[in-house]
Amino acid sequence: MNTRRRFLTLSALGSCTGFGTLKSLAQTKPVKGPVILSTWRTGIRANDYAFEVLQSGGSVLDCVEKGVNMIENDPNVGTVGIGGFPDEEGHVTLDACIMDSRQRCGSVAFLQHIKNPVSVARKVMEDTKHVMLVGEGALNFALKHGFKKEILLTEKSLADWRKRKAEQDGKLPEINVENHDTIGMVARDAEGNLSGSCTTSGAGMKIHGRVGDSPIIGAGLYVDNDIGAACATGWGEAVIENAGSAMVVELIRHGRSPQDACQEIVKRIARKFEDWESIQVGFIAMDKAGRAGAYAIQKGFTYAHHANGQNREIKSDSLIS
Ligand code: SD4
Repeated sequence: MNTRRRFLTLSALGSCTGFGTLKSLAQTKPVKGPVILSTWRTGIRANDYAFEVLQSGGSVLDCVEKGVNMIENDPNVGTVGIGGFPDEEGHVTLDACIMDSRQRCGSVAFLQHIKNPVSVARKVMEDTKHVMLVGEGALNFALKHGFKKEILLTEKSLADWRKRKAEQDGKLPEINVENHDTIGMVARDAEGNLSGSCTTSGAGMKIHGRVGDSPIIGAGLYVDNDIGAACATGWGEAVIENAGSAMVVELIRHGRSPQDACQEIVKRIARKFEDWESIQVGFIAMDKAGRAGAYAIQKGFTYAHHANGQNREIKSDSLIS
């Protein structure tokens, strides 16, 4: 990064005010009906489906589960569920979590062979006394509960992996603008109840066994039905180190708008993560009134916003523009 740009971005880290907020009417005003927010462009399809689930009488928890299931089931989306990008040894290992309006949560990490980890996470939440299952234990639990064992590696993900493996040549995995599109969703029903979900194959070429932020309650996702909900995408290590999503919700509790809260936590992460210019981290958030916000380190982060009958892809503001 050139010196001037570095100076400008570093000086912006100190304060949260005056930094290019995307002002959309639908986002800054309270919304009466349901509101659904999801990360990245794939969120548009997920939101449409999630909205249908709500309209056909599903709960807000069904909405955030089924909405992201749809993306997990698409083999052409290379970073979640079937077709998800493998780790450095060529295994597809998935992380996911879900949280509802009663402060209940469920999570699975390092789960292989099951294309809908978020649904396994929901089973953990609803059918056990635990919050999180990992690896073989999570797989066995899923099989016992009727999930089907599948090959998640597709011809395309295998070919992409071979290419990356040849290029990587001992370098660490990167999460930059291309290497992610985890889907995270937060939603509020017409009664004002909140839920959220997050699902991913994680950082491409990660070390076998690595778990990111997406299944960690408070990092990749957090919901407090009295206050709001937030979820994260990007370089999970930086999000975990700062308890990202919980912090966004905490700022909303203390009176900040979802937009300001996302912005402040992205800036905090940037202040504390040495190599912040080389990573992407983005948050989406909503408050109990249905106001929404998002912010990212790098430009290029978009999210899907469904409210007042409209489902739109919105470009997030970013620290580095
Ligand atoms: C991870 N946060 O495993 C995930 C990856 C991601 O957009 O969000 N990519 O670190």
